[in-house]
Amino acid sequence: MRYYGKKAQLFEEVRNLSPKLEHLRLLVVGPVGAGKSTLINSIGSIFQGRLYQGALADTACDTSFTQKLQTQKIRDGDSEKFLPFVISDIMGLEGSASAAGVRVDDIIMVLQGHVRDGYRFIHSEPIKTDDGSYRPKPTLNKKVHCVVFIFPADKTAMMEHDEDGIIAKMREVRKGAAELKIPQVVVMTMVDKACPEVRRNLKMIYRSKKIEEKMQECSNKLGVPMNYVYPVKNYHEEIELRDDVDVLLLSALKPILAFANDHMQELESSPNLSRPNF
Ligand SMILES: Nc1nc2c(ncn2[C@@H]2O[C@H](COP(=O)(O)OP(=O)(O)O)[C@@H](O)[C@H]2O)c(=O)[nH]1
Ligand SMILES: [Mg+2]
Repeated sequence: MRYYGKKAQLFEEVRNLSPKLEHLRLLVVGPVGAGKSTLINSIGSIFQGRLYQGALADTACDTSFTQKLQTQKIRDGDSEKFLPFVISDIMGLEGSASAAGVRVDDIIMVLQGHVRDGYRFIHSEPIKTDDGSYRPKPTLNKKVHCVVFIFPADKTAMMEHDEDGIIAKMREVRKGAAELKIPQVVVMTMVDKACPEVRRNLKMIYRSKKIEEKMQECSNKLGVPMNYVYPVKNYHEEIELRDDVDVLLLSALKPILAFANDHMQELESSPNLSRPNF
């Protein structure tokens, strides 16, 4: 794979990152259909140099498809090596009224590294400490180093009334993550759906008033500062990679990994940080 210009620069910076641990761990959290699986696949595509499908994306997505904790490792091109980060995906955050959807207390357990991959979330009960999937003493490697909230730009209107309680749930997760001192960012997907001008030309993204408005809404409603909200477009209909799509994705990924690395170093120097008092 040979990339050029801005893309090459970001690409090399990300793949050459060398955290002290085996890898940094990101957790994506967001409503069903927000584009979580597609984001993981889009990032995978950049490093595979072709469209990649590690996480199953669901095109008919009213209820969650991913019901268990699933962590994706991505290979660095054709080599045996993996990238210095992994991304965990959990089932969507359907609202509290729904009989499905992952519990906030379970998500906090995931943040702390207590939940093994493959665990199937049960809406009616939290993970039990005697469950085989419960990890009593997680190492630093198993903890989440950055929480990535995913929100679709074309659905910000639903944040206003929050009828199904998704925003309230995301804010609860945010609170739990803040107590654990875990950095948090928002990745705003579907920018192509929110602004026709951006759909025609992705490079207009930072000039679009509409997108800026949507980013501001995400920031206000989720309580994440505007400079930690990253707009992206995933690969959802393309048959080949595109530089503009990749640059935008890498421009989000690079600072996210830097925050994750900062947190990992903080955890290493003060292990008590990972034990909240709630
Ligand atoms: N137009 C557009 N569609 C997207 C984007 N990201 C994801 N999708 C589509 O949205 C649907 C739901 O995505 P999925 O990744 O399964 O959502 P998840 O439930 O959060 O994992 C799929 O049909 C994707 O192809 C995007 O940035 N733009
Ligand atoms: Mg999914």
